[in-house]
Amino acid sequence: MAIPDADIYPTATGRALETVKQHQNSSQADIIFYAGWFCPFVQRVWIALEEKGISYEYREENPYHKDPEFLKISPKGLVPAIIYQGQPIHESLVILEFLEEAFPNTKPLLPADPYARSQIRLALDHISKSILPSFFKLLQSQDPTSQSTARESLYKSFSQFGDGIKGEYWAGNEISLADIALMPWAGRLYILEENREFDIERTGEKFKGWAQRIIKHPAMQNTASEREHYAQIYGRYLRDEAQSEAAKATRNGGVIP
Ligand code: GSH
Repeated sequence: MAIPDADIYPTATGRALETVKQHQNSSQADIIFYAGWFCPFVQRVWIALEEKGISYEYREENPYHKDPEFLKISPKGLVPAIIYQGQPIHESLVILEFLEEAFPNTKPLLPADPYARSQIRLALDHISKSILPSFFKLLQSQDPTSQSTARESLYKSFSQFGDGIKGEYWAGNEISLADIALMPWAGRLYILEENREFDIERTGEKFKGWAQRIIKHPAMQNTASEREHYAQIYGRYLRDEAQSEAAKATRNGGVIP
């Protein structure tokens, strides 16, 4: 039986819908992109595809239905996934790195210098292990004490990310995977501000400036749907009713898949 989360609005809306329309029925596209308009992990890959100018066909997939055909492409049934030259790849960070390697003649999202690359990969690790668990914890926590604990650890991990910012973007003057991996959550901070007493002033000047700049980035805006539709989805997280794998892991103290 489908879980309540399966009852999501079926398509992207707003600016994201305009972008979807430009990438439908693209039979010559290099990438088939299995996406969910609502998903921040999807939005990472979507921003990278847009920034790199890679040709892709957008296919909306509701990952809560666990369609058997989709499970052949993404074994856990999670979006995003892609197909490249007939071969499926899943996991947003793996896909981001793959796009860098498979499309070397497009705009680079990793610097050439190995040390600079290592620093970006450390930022990605920090996002996965520190920022996202605190973000989901704050979103789902119901009692004031655990909300306060999650909020403080989120401030701390944002401020640590901020310490590494070297310019307009995380690594300097050029956008990189360090920015792209966190942009979707920067675009969802308003949910915490409106519902969880999250105060951007507590994240430090560098993070605050970055977050305020990055949400205006064209690729961010062009992949964002209308807020009213996110409200339906995030309402379930805020009431701790969401049954996504990430929500269940957060509730049970496990690792976000
Ligand atoms: N680690 C995965 C990635 O980075 O790609 C996480 C992807 C993920 O959790 N996607 C969610 C999903 O497909 C949507 S935002 N959920 C379906 C489910 O939990 O059953």
